[in-house]
Amino acid sequence: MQRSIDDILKSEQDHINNSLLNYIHQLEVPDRLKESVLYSIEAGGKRLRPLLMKLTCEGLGGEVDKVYPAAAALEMIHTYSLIHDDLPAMDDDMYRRGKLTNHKKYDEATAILAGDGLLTNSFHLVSTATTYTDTQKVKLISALSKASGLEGMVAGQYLDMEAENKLVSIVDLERIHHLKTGRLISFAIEIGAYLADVSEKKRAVLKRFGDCLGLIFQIQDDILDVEGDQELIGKRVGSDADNDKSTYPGLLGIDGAKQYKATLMAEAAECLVETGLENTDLAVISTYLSERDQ
Ligand code: GRG
Repeated sequence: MQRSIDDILKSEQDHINNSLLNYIHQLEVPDRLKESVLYSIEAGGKRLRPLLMKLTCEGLGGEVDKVYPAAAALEMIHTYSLIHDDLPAMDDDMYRRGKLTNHKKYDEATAILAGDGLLTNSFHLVSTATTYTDTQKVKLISALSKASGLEGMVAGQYLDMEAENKLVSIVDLERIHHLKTGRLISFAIEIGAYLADVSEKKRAVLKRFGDCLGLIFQIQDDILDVEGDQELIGKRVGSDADNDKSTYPGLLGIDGAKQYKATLMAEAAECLVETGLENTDLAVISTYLSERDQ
């Protein structure tokens, strides 16, 4: 039976938070740096990427406990990316998740090092996890560094900054978002399937699903910037609403963006049917991602 989105989010967040916090708490880190890392880790993120990994693995009949170290590592990289994205040299934001950004709460140097530490230790976490074989560790570290590095999220962030205040084509916009936001989301799905040890064929279909989901997530983010609840928009300070970057509603119009999102949702739903996941919690979370209001 499928659970409600609230039940899914609540039940999984505890597991993921425990894995993250258990790992970070046992590290010997200078007090203030550790405080700064924990400030961002505990700032109220939705843990969507770890959740996607877990639900993919679970839906495919895999052993879910195997997911948590990789999922925690992924969330550490996501958190580092947000800390660095908020820095003065990048988006220069004052608030994130309704709280002061890391560099405003601490200072720029501490925020840079907190991000660097989260990135580096994500690989340490995977390499020391007792749940994985050596082959699995190499696969996980290789896929995670590829998704987040110079050919992945970092490239997307660079292209996004380069495109600032320019009108880019829809093809360029898609490339930016595929790299910047999509690669970590696809990684979550890919690794959920890998740890469940399903066939190459299923993994290829789920790769298509991950790519669709990444774009859906971003289109919804852009739509929220245009027409989200005004009170919530106030909390979304630092979102793309406050600069001139090209967005899906900007390029396609708000109706065009919604239509495109619906096309991608239909393709994502087809992928779930092809892999037998259409009645699982993964389907519930996909719908949530396309309709979320924050
Ligand atoms: C600094 C290398 C580097 C990369 C930054 C992800 C990113 C790249 C920047 C964030 C900019 C942004 C707001 C993108 C929109 C999509 C997005 C990643 C939203 C935040 O993800 P959620 O909603 O965040 O999962 P929470 O707060 O729930 O963790």
